[in-house]
Amino acid sequence: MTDRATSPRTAPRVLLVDPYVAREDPMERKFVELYPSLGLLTLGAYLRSHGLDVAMVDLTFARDARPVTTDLRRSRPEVVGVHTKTLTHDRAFEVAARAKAEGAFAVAGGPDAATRPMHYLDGGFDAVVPGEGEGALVDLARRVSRGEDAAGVPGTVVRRGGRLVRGPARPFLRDLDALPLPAWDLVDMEQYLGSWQRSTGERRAAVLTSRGCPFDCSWCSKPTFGRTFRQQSPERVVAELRALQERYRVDYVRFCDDVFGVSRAWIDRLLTLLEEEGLQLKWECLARVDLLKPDLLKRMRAAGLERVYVGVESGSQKMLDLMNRGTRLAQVERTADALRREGVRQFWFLMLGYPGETLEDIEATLRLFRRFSPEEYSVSIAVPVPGTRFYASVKDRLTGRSRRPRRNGGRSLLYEAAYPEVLYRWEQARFGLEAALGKARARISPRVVERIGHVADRFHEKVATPLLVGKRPPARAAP
Ligand code: B12
Ligand code: SF4
Repeated sequence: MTDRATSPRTAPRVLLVDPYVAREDPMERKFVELYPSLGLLTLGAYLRSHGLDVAMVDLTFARDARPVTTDLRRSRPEVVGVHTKTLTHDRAFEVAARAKAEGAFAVAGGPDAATRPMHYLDGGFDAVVPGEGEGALVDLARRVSRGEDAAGVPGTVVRRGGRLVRGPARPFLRDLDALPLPAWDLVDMEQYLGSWQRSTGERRAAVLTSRGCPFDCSWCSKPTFGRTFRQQSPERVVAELRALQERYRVDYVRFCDDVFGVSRAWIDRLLTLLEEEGLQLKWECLARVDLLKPDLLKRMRAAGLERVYVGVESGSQKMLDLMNRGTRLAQVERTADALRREGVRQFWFLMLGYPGETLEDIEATLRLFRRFSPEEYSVSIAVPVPGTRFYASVKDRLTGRSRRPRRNGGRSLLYEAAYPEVLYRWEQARFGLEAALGKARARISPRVVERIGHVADRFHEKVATPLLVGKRPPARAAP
């Protein structure tokens, strides 16, 4: 919780809320890395730059949502803006109820509300901003604070008499450089940085250099920015890095873009600037194997790159094509080799259970994994997210659990796939064993490791597969 900006009391008063409570998240210890919401920090900065009075309640380190009511009573905002993810759905609704109880106007934005606005309006929110939030929230807050009807604001959705009333479409911001720096002072940065420092020795912060993604993977949900893509200039990015370093002594940055370095000219310029400015930052990013050419990786490493997240997804070209990934296995191999050579940690995302996948495809993925033995990985069971082509192709085969996908964290099967869920769980365990064997190679005799691997493979083939596969026919492939 932070103090309000010192804008005049006549300005519309907005309270932004991040309802994510880390201690409630079963995945938090294992996978989730804590950074304040860049969406909300950017919204906050933008609202301020337009003269609005902004505060924020960030529940990340809180026990529950009570701090929202405390702040509501203290600062009496006219509008409460809540960031939504499927994971924080229940808390978001609780925040809306607390806001309404104090007479505030509740508005939801972010990926979950964007996917199902009517659900959020039914659940107590007065309005939803399903896309880019900056302009829409400024206009909405001004209207609400003047006591005018909120219906019809471009880029917003409200409910009138059981009907969804959409305002006109709002064009995306054209120039991301024009956005002010994120309003880091709205959250307790020291709490985030201190917790990173204790666990890694580094003061880590998140930075976003672009919005959207021009690629079109069949299972990917892009509720806010769709298939659009805009990026800041490398000069603007460096200004933000410098500010983080000067104000917060940040020494490690996570670039949070959907895909980092989509344009080769852009990343070449950024790397040149990083060299010239001598910022001495370590950093990590998420990138695609088709973009990470070996010569580029060499430059990235020299400029401080420590870790790369790569969506490898499958070791079967057939599956990559079905997923519309637009990547080739040869590119995966080339990139994994180059990352190893350069000494960059690699984190692989792998997916099991996508329509069309056979046991042979899973075996191919495991072979690829065994061959390159990435330092980190996550292997999830494909989650059909509403709004994706994958979802459309399986929507008549969803299971009851699909209503709460995040609770299952990519470990449960949410549609009737080719094989029973237990088979996929077993395959996940095989990746776990493989990773452990990969690490053991450095410590115990390679022959012992090979032997254990061989016994596990035989068990899989002779005992587990016949037992777990069942008799269900393979499902059809997604379009
Ligand atoms: C970077 C990122 C992360 C970073 C977070 C960095 C940070 N704190 O900002 C890390 C790696 C930590 C992370 C973690 C998780 N993430 Co994440 N993440 C992303 C990613 C790639 C970018 C988010 C981002 O910063 N976008 C840029 C900002 C500017 O956009 P924005 O946040 O959407 O905000 C804009 C609008 O949505 C809107 N808006 C947002 N909030 C509000 C509120 C109001 C009131 C209004 C009016 C408007 C508004 O205005 C903003 C500015 O225009 C997105 C994919 C994506 N492209 O959205 C996934 C995504 C948001 N993450 C997702 C998930 C599932 C998670 C995890 C749950 C995964 C996990 N391992 O458990 C955790 C949850 C952690 C948490 N604290 O909530 C999903 C959410 C899906 C859903 N329906 O809920 C997404 C959409 C990815 C996907 N396609 O599946 N994530
Ligand atoms: S998975 Fe990544 S590359 Fe594919 S469409 Fe989504 S954000 Fe883009």
